[in-house]
Amino acid sequence: EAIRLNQVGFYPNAPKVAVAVGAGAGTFQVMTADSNRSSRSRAVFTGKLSEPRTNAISGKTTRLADFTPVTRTGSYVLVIPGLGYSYPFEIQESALKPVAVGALKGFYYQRLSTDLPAQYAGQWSRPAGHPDSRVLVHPSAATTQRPAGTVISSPRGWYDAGDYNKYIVNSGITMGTLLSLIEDFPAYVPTAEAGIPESGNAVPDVLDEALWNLRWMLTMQDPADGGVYHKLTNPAFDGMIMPDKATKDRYVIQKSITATLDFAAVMAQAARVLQPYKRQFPKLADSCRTAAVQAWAWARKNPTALYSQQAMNQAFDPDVTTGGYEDKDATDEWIWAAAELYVTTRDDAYFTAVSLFPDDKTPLPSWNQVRTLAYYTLMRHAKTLTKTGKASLPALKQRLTDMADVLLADVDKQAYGTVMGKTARDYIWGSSAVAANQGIALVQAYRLTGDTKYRDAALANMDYLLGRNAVGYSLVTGFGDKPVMNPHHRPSVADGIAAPVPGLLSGGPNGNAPKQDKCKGYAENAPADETFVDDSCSYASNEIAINWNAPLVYLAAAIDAIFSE
Ligand code: 9MR
Repeated sequence: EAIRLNQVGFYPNAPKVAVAVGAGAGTFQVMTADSNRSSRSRAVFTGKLSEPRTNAISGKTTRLADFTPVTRTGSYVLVIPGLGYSYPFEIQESALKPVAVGALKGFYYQRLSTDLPAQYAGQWSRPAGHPDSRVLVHPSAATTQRPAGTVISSPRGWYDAGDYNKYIVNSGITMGTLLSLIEDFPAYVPTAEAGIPESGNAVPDVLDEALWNLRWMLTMQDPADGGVYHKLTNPAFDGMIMPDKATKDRYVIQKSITATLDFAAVMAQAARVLQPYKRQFPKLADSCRTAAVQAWAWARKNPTALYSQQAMNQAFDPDVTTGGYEDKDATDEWIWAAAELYVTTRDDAYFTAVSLFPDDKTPLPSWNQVRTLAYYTLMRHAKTLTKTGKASLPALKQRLTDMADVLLADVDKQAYGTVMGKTARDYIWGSSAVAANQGIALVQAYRLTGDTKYRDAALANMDYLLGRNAVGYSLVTGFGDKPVMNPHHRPSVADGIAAPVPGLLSGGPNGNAPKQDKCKGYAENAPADETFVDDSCSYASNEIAINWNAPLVYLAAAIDAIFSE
């Protein structure tokens, strides 16, 4: 347990690092693991532990064991005299493909409105939950055409997280991330088949899976004016019950500017991504494009329609207490929607409608900060932009490489040798997505420059998620020797099966979690990077969520694509 490493596997020709917590100076060995600890096990590599490093967050001392020179495929174990043995690990081609595919399959398990038969879901097979064919228009969303209480149909989509609601804002970045993977790695994605009902249909599984949510999103647009409901939800969170047992009334809530702009961005991007699949989905790309244009038009007329749950509850009944996804600033949503619409339509009016650089920041993407998704998209389509857009390309490239350089600064001094965790500020609610999105930013810089230092840092953050971290868990269910077992995830709690639903990313350590979820079991005065408990009561450190799983899918797939080239 004192040796922390990626518990899933390493690529023959990639960096390989384990971290020893509390080791003294000395050597380490990599042994063949075929007969672990027996006399037949033999050392294939002896290395020197690094100089000690101090963890800036906890003050603990670590040393790194770099075994990159071991390139022969096989099963191994790392031994440090005085500390003991690591978990056994593999060095093999396509080492992280199972994670990429498994995390994509994680979305399948989150599907609403459909049975998950054993053929695809194995022991996690379950009956359909939430048909959402009779959803009520909440008074906050009422219009003349759709007065309060109007029944609409809004099926499909994914459960947002450990809860059973559907939120457009969070679907936005999730879809943008998955669609970007398709655009960035078009040759790779068809090879990542996840064993879902659509597998084998000549459409990459990641697109098939994304369409399950896209078709739901389309139903969230008010046909009368193009605005998009903020969420589809019960008034209050359900208990820890199975999806099909959760049958309370569901509502679509107030149209918001952030939901509408995120929707516009996703639909514009989807229209592009669907272009090659006109035969399979004859009208869908056009529908997405129209939906995006109409959403944009609503946004132009309603720029102040920010969602405030408190204000909404003061004005309307029933009160709603589920996830807020509130955001006081839509500047970044404007930029993202404008960029996606511009790239898809090549209409300069979208590009010039916003200021691409409202300040000198290049923020890490998160559900409430999507500006940099616009930068990724513009760079990805650099060659096909109009003259107007092309003028911004040098500045965009500079920003994205500067962003990656800031992430990389001093990484050599870090206790775990990872970009993740340079500061306690990384350990927020959903810190695993911070690590994964940092990884994506580094992948983008690698694609722009070809400089392998970015690629290798992205890989190190992937290692972080799979066990090279201060808690010693693989944060992905079903992967690694010590994976999280008790995520805050209603089906995993209620299904009576010991193993949680696999392929789901735990939110991870969160310095404020004890105050936020009041779950017992956190170690007292734990440093932020250790404030985590593998208990389902810990929704602030151990929930799963689609906006965390999407960058996991992206990062694992990108790394597998890059190291398999
Ligand atoms: O990911 C969200 C996090 O950034 C917020 O701090 C937190 C509290 O508002 O909410 C998180 O999102 C949750 C959402 O509100 C409801 N579904 C579960 C999400 C993950 O915990």
